[in-house]
Amino acid sequence: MKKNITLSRYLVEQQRVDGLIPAQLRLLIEVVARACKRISHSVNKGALGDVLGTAGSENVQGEVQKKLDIIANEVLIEANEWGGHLAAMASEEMDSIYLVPNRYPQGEYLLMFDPLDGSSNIDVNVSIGTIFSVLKKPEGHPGVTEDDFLQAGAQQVAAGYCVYGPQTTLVLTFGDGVAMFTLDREQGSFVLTQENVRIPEDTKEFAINMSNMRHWDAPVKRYVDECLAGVEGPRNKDFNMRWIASMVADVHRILTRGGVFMYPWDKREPNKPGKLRLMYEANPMSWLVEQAGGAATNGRERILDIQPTKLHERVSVVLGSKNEVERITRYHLEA
Ligand code: P6P
Repeated sequence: MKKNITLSRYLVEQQRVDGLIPAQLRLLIEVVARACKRISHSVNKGALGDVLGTAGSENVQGEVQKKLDIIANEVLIEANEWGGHLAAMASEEMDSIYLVPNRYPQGEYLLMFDPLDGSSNIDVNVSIGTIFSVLKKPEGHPGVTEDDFLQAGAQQVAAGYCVYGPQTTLVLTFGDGVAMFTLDREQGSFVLTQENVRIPEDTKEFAINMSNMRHWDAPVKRYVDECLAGVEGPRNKDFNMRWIASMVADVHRILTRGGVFMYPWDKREPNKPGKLRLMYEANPMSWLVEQAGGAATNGRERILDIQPTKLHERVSVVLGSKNEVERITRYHLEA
């Protein structure tokens, strides 16, 4: 790999190659990356920075907000609102969309994000991350409404995440493969460390919260039972299990070495399709996984084909190594 290709150089060179990254989108991604650097800095302070613990409030999901959830949200809003590349933003931490203030120029893009995914891991020093998804604002009408965000994941023009772990790594796609950039704190830049990321089509590693087993639907139970049966069971091979309770960290492992991640519908909240959010968790992660040769369904249909009906819509998620996702989806369709 060429040495020391910074994110800025990669975006400029990629723009020349395939035109997938118009200037305003390049600016958007550079601003989001700079915001992720600032979030990483706050995260890394930990107890030294008075950023741990709860903020004493709840978000629209009814989840207790951590101080860093709110800090990360504010960093992303402040970094993006003045640049002229966005029409509006939406966040897991905000009930409704955030319109770019009139004092700033309006752009053609819509940015959605989970500012800090995996918050339950913040206080115990386990990897967390920022997930983001970019859509184009539909043309033909002035202003922006929540309906403008309700586009299927297949309409995304960019998607990515930044994982704050032993390294701070930004992972991106514009629809022409997946690239990874590691933050070089000495030069203060994200540096290209992997291109054309590929997920192995087979795996021996599954990720699910096993404590929910008694609540699962039959197809998920069937799949996990077969994994647990190992070499003596119908799969004729032993499996390993991981669950970090931080989607960004679990997905990063899968992009790096393969695996399958499941957060399926379960009987605890039968009227909800799942726990994870479609617009700013499942859609960006599903596009990244597909762009790396993996697959992503809600158990029955491709996640990127789902037509959202509300901003904070939830969805059941099965994603990762193509052959395992196809098997799990087949079990659902056979049930
Ligand atoms: P559980 C984090 O809160 C999150 O949204 C995902 O990042 C993660 O995969 C999941 O929830 C963990 O959920 O029920 O295992 O704590």
